[in-house]
Amino acid sequence: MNPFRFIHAADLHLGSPFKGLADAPEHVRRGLAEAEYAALRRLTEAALELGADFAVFSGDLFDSADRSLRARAALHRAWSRLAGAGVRVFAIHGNHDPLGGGPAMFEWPEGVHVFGADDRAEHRPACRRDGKPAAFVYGISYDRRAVTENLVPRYRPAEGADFHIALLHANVDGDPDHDAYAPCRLSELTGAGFQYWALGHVHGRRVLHEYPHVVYPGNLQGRHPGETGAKGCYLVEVDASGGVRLTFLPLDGVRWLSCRVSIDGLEDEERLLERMEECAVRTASSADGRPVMLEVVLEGRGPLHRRLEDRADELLAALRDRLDGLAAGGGWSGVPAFDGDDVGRNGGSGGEREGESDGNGARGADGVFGADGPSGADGGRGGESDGYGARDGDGVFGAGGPSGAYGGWIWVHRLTIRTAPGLDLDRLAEEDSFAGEVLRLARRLAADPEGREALLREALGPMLRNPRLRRLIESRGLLSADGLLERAATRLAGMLERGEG
Ligand SMILES: [Mn+2]
Repeated sequence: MNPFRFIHAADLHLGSPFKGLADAPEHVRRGLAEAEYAALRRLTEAALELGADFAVFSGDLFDSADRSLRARAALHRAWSRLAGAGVRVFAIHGNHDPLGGGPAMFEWPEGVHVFGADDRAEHRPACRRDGKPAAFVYGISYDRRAVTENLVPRYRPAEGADFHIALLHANVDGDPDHDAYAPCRLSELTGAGFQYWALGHVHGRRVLHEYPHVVYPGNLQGRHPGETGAKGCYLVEVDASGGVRLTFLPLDGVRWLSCRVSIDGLEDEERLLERMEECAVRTASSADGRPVMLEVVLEGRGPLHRRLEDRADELLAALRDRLDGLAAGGGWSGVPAFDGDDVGRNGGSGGEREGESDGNGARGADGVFGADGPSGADGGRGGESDGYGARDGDGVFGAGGPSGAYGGWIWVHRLTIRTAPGLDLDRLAEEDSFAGEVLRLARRLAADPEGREALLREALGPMLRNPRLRRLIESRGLLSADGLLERAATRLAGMLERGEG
């Protein structure tokens, strides 16, 4: 068969509103509003730069059925660019943007095929850009929001191609975080005769199976605090013997992340602020140069706990000021300005930051793809390479120049406090409570090695009956470990006191 490569994306959700940003400054709100469009532009650039032969989009192109004009225009522009360059586009609609729900779409350019809501999945030939056959592509669009029947029986591979790609917007194996639309089982997909199931719907990136490949690329841009981490699409390279290689391409314009800071051992808020700032900057420096929407979670226990309870707002404001000061003072290390593509050049906080971006260590002379990136040669079978981020210059993924319009900011959108008071173990051990009883037992056993071992043997009984686990436990000396019980008891007492038990 002819080797080929294609882009697999899903869940663009163009036109998504971002909520809960009332107290965010203008550059943050603007950055978020632009982020999904930036991601789409990057996808187009990536497809062209990487020589994709075609691109597939597995539903939820738009966030809502009413499809804002801007969203429609952006998608039309993106697909026109692809099709105009000979990169054919295949797409289906999902639960957010079912066919027939909403204003008429623009007429798609030649080279774009949107599958209908047919009884049987129709198929279209996908060719390489040199015209040689590559694969058959299949798909069924949602005709209404809630498609509750299994669509898989409606897909059947046709004669005449070596490689079959099925576009399906569905919840595989009952993912509880997403609506149970078009529910189906992984085993049905793997047994259906297709080489690649290009899924959409679940927003987390997942490779559910290899050979045949069953893949959720995740959404293109995180939309809320629960969608953390890099977002983007897959470049799928198929070699002459049918080997499949997936490369994740981070495309997001803004990255949602969270970081955890412990108050353990801290006496004053000044030190806590320092710790939070360090953590925020460290977290942001892992964001491929993206601006960051950050949740900071405070945890641990200690004397600061009592003072935090009614001062969360103040602490959050102080942290924001510190991070703001850093950005204005050019104090970032490892957080380059947003890259220099055409995203909102005319605004944001970028203007005052000119000249401070001195590049980024990760974007060295390795060239576009880095050592592990996609290449013209046949890739290895299977596996995923995340090595795409490294890039020089002003292109799609590069750090770009200092003109990046909304680069380099960190906005702490939420401070979550999960701390607990310091524990007074001696007082607790006197208490007439379950926690007190647990602590007293642990202390008694600390002075009684034989009793301790007997208790542990009883507790670990089921594990000790397994010869391999038993060897492991004994080789680690767990049965005679000093302090193990004390630590466990302290932890349990802490949980009981916080009401987690
Ligand atoms: Mn979706």
